[in-house]
Amino acid sequence: MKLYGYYRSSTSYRLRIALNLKGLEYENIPVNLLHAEQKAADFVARNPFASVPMLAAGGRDRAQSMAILEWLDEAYPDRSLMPADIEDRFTVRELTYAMATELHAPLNLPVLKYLKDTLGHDQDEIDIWYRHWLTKTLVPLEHRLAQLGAGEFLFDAPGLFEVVLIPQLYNARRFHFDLANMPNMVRIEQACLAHDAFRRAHPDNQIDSPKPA
Ligand SMILES: N[C@@H](CCC(=O)N[C@@H](CS)C(=O)NCC(=O)O)C(=O)O
Repeated sequence: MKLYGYYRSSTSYRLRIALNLKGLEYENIPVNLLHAEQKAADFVARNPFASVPMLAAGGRDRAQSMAILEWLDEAYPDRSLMPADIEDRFTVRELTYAMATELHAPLNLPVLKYLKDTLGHDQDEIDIWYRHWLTKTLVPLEHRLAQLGAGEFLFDAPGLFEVVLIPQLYNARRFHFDLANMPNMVRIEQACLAHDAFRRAHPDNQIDSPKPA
């Protein structure tokens, strides 16, 4: 498998964690978003969404991280990313799709660039936008985790929920979002960051991550 991604892309980060958790070998191929390599004609010919991640696997070029995660779990059912119980699977989907649909979408790079370059908002206004949408989804998520009595992970082992949560929290921290009142999420984050699959997937540990001088 070949994973086309960018070290700081949260959707690429999702896939790196999932592939590591499932113990699947893959070649990491950097696509530099700052150089707009995702818009190059040869890349768009393979992925019309002109975004990362793209996973070349099973004879196809696959786009859209949530679809890829679901496909991976069906194609490689060992070490599933989902719990066995149907109600637990609902819980995972409820929380995970809240992040993937309501949170990631308005905070995406093209949206932020549109706010800045096309609508003329300055960085302070964009930071307000960013924190507004983080609050709207992370606060109810934290309440739900408290209701569920989540422990180190949402269920026994990290899975789809943690695969999507950890990159989102990485972004939240980049934008100095205050997580002090979110002990459930922070506890799960700490447990995940100590886990080898997550450590190897971290943006700082990627071949295209800028190295300190
Ligand atoms: N819904 C897509 C979103 C993918 C996405 O937005 N990728 C970002 C990086 S996190 C990207 O490639 N941005 C570059 C661009 O849109 O020009 C997915 O889940 O894969």
